[in-house]
Order: sequence, then C-alpha cells, then structure tokens
Amino acid sequence: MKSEDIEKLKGVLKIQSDIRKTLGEELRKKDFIEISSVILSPITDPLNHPIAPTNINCYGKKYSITQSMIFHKQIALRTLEKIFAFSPNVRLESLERKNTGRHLFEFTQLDLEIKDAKREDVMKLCEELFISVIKSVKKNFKKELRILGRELTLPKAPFKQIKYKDAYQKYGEEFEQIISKTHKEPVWIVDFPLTNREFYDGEDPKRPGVLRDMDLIYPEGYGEALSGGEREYKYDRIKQRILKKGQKPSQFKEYLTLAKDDLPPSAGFGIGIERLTRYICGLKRIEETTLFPKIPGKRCI
Ligand code: ASN
Repeated sequence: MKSEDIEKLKGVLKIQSDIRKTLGEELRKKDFIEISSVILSPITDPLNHPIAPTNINCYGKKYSITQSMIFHKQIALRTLEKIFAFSPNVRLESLERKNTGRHLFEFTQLDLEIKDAKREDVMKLCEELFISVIKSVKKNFKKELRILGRELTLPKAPFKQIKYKDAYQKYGEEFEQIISKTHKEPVWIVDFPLTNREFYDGEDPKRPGVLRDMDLIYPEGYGEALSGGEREYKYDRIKQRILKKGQKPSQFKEYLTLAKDDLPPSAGFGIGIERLTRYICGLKRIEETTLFPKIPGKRCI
C-alpha cells in the first residue's frame, strides 16, 4: 500500500471512530441505554428485497445471522425506554450490487428505538445527531478532511421533506438517486406505500395503505442514509401484515408470542455507519471506509 493511501485510510478510520463516539455520547446525554448486538437469532428482519438466507444450524435449530435488529429493538422496549446498538448486520446482497459503491455484505448500523415515540420525534433526533457528528468532524479533523479533499457543509435543520408519492410523480422510479444528486443538503422521503416496505412499518390509521415511515437521502449523489419510522406493535395487526406480505407467521413465532403478550408502540431507525463515513469523508466507494470490506461475491477477510 502506498504511504499516501495509508495516510488517507488512517484519516477515514479516525473520522469513523469520532462519528461513533459522537453518536454514542449524544445518545447517552439523551438517556439512551446502549444494548449488546444480537448476532444470531431464529428471528431476523425479512427485508423487502431479495436476499440469500444466512441460516446456520445451532444444536439442530435453525438460526439466522442478523439482517437488522428491528424485532430485538421492539422487544428491548418491554424493559427499557430508549435504546441503541452498534449492530453488525450480514446481508447477502445480489451480485449485481457488487459495483454500486454502496453495498457491503457485512456492515454496522447504529440502530435505535424509542418507546411511545412518533416518527417526528426520531426525525428530529436524527437531524440533531447528524449535525453534532458533522460539527465534531469539521472541528477535530481539518487536516484529514483536507487530505481527503472533502469540503463538508453543515446542513440546516429541519431537513427538507418530500412525500413518496410526490417524489415518484416528479422523478419516477429512480427518485432516490435523482434527489440525492440534485440536492446539497439531506432530504427526507416520507409516507412510503405499504406494499413497498416490510410488515413491521406502521400503517397510518388515518390513511390506509400509507406508512408512518421515512428514509433519509444524502445529498451530492451519496444515496440512501437510513430507514425507519413508527412500528406495528399490536399482535393482530402484525399477523395481518405478515400474511399480506405472503410471509409465514411461523417464521416469526417467538416475536408473535411476545407481541401477543405486550409490545409497546415505538419509533426508531437504523443508520449505516460505513455509508455515513463515506458521505462525511466524500469517498467514491464504500470499501474505502473500512479495513475489512465485504464486497458481494468476493472472498474477503
Ligand atoms: N434498522 C431499520 C429500522 O429501524 C430497519 C432496517 O435496517 N431494515 O427501521
């Protein structure tokens, strides 16, 4: 490796470490409790796009490697009010995604959830976190940002919001990339249609078929930053939504049992740390954000 490249990577890794530090500190200041990540479980996020399963046999029982901690976050709120985890996720994305510069098959997301919260609460929290992270990096890593050639601007909250319906009408299917490329500050997409998302995203009781969810889109062409929203939490509704998706309730047996007992209403989101690092450092490819990138289809250590 050229010394110049080592210097750059070192800067990126120092910035990533600072991003994690700021996120953790800010959340603790707001009374969040950090919980341990779950790596293996019989239940995991089914996701809304085709993905190869990551099943492993544990003592004759089928476990999956975590694709997201969504269900564990909801379950954790039976005990705690505000939680977060730096959660490693494994998603065996399709081979076509190996060159997007945005996909790793192992990555970390800061996953958080708040009991009794609304979508607006977690959007505001996200904006505050985002601004704190950028302020800290701009203050403490001037030299590293210069070496990376990155001019980072501090966005103003609240970020712009566009409804899914309007985004789709105006920009068509590629709305995410177009919005990302044509904006200089992050943009929220809200109100996705029920059919476009996972069964756990909460449906708006006043607008059937519309979800109380959101995505954050990075500016400058960096694409999607996070997904989140309010959740379905009532047993009957969760079961209905699983069936509507054509999935099997038996696959989520343990989750449904707990939902029947008690799952609190909540809202939350998960933000990919590598994608956040890529945006902050202005990097071309996500592989440049980590020492051990997992690129779909490649044998990676
Ligand atoms: N972590 C996300 C959420 O909280 C879900 C995901 O990663 N698919 O909604």
